[in-house]
Amino acid sequence: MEFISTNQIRSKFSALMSEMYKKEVPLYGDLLDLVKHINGEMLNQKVALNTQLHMRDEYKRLSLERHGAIRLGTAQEIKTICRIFAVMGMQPVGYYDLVPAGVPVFATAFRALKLEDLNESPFRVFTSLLRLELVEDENLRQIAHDILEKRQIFTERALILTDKFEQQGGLSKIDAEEFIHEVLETFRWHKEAAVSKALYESLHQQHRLVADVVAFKGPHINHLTPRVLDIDWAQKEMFKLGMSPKAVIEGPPPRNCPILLRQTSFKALEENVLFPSYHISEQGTHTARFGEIEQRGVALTVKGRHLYDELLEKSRTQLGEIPNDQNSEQYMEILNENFKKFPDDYNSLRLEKLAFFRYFLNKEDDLLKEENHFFELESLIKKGIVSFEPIVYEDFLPVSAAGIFQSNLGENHQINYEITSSKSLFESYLGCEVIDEIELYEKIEQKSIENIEEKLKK
Ligand code: OOG
Ligand code: NI
Repeated sequence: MEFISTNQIRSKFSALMSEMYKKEVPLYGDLLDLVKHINGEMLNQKVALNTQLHMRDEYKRLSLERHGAIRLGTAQEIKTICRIFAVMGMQPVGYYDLVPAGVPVFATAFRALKLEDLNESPFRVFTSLLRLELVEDENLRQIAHDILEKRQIFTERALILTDKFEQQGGLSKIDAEEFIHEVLETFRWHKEAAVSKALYESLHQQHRLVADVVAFKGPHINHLTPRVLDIDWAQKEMFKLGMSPKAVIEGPPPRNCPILLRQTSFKALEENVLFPSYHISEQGTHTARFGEIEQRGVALTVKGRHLYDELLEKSRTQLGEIPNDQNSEQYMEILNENFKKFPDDYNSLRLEKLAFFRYFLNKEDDLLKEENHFFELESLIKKGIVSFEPIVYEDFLPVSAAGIFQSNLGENHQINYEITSSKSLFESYLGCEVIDEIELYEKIEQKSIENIEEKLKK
């Protein structure tokens, strides 16, 4: 039997998800238009950036690029989603503990691993799991636990088709179509809550996030994030269009050579909800779903990441409170000042081993003319025979993620939990290990060097 590729399944799923979210949250459609406009202008104005994106094969994927986020309630749910995402060629990469930042979840991101696959469809889903242990009220915790244990967030057909994929090693085109539609159901917004209004309010009082996970029938997709080429520009336009973006762009400050990830979001919408009751359902509202955009830069090595974390931490300590509407200018000043320590040209980032790069052969003939066939990367770069391009960061940042959560849970809402989480605990729920993102970037860089080396040996 002929199977459809997992890349195609992911790509179709991502497109349909985007269509669905546009209908559910029309402001997301406005955000997509804005991003499209800015990206178009950037590519026209910045010839170097345009060439760079073509070189890296990232040009085509730009208009497709999105990440979504869901919040799950049980180990069983995250185990199953892991199997479902595998059908779409997505694996759990990275571990993010948001408990130290006062958000009662830990998380991973499901995404494709190889560059070719990412370029075909870069769709990723930040997937968090609620730490129900952090609900203080024992009675309420038990009630929430029972509700979550009983609910079924996947359709029967989605589960059957996932089994079939695992048994056959793939899905036919027809099965894949059905699978995509069935899985989409899990992410759909349900207006009808799973609990009474009174219970919703108790859960909400514990934490808005607890209500968002426990009170609903499924893990509605809570945002879909397109990738923009100039986030400062986008942020200004969002203000102008009255989209009320959050006060501060999360992540590093603006730079000539972007690193990691910068993100901003607009506040969550207040949506109507019907709460079941003995007689007629009760009306109410819930705010959880929002819009976000991001700009991605070069992936950092462990050394680069340490420097980033250190400078970010220093800036936050200097500010003395969570960045917000009132202190945003001051925060940006501090951040800009501290990040002067982070080299801002690609060659320094490369030579100081702060970031990952891919190496390309410019002139194959010249390489073959090289005497003694001795492979010396730096000298080949100096001679213009080899060039390099930054490897884009495909993952997330825990401090930024916490900031995004918080801006949607009410600004400055920070709780200091007494509990520590661990990667191995998370993995025991997930049912497998999370993949180390740094190793993936290292491999991409290494392979590009080996390709050149091999050509030289011939
Ligand atoms: C996830 C927040 C994290 C990001 O881009 O860092 C996130 C959530 O709100 O569920 O999406
Ligand atoms: Ni996000």
